[in-house]
Amino acid sequence: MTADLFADDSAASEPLRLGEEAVLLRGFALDQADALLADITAITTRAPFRHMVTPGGKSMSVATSSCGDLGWVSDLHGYRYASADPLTDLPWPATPERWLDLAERAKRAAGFADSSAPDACLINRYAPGARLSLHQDRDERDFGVPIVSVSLGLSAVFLWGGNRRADPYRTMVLSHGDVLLWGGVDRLRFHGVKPVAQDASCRWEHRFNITMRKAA
Ligand code: MD3
Ligand code: FE
Repeated sequence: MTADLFADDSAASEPLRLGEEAVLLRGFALDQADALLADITAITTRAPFRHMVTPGGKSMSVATSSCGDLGWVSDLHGYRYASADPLTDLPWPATPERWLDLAERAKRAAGFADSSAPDACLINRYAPGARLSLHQDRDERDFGVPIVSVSLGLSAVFLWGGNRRADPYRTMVLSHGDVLLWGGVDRLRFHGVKPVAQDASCRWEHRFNITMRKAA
């Protein structure tokens, strides 16, 4: 490896520890980004992006889809994981081998112990202006398996809070190719995404985020 590679902040770099069990791998998925985006296109041809309704009756600004044994769904009755897409009543598309392999390599690079493969992959699509308000992810059975998140396309300001909604939060930019993992004690932190800004210099019109989870 050359010194130049390390000098470039946008290239893959050392794991950045955000919490006891939360690690950011900048650029870890950069060399796979085009293939991952092609996978997203193939998956969402069969399980289209849609704006889920929250239990509060509001339509989410983020459009979502899923692949894997289970998909994350929301409606007026609440949030849950479901084995069929409520839009088509069909099983969710299979998780591409490339995604499972990426999750495995990211867990190893971040120093996590071996754990189960993900069975639920949520795909979020943010058009400029879309946001995700502060929330916790607590519908998964085993918090011991870290969640692996991959950011693609437009970058976004990510909010990283504490275990209570009112706790102060840090902000950081998540960019194309960044991979973020979190498990265990960091699993119940509140987090969110500020409204995504337009960027004429970016060849993508959206931000995509894949979160690979062990839900069952
Ligand atoms: C969870 N997605 O899908 S992922 C979600 O960028 C979600 O689309 C966001 O939150 C997105 O549920 C963020 C990354 C993330 C980072 C840190 C966390 C999720 C986290 C810390 C604790 C719990
Ligand atoms: Fe979340």
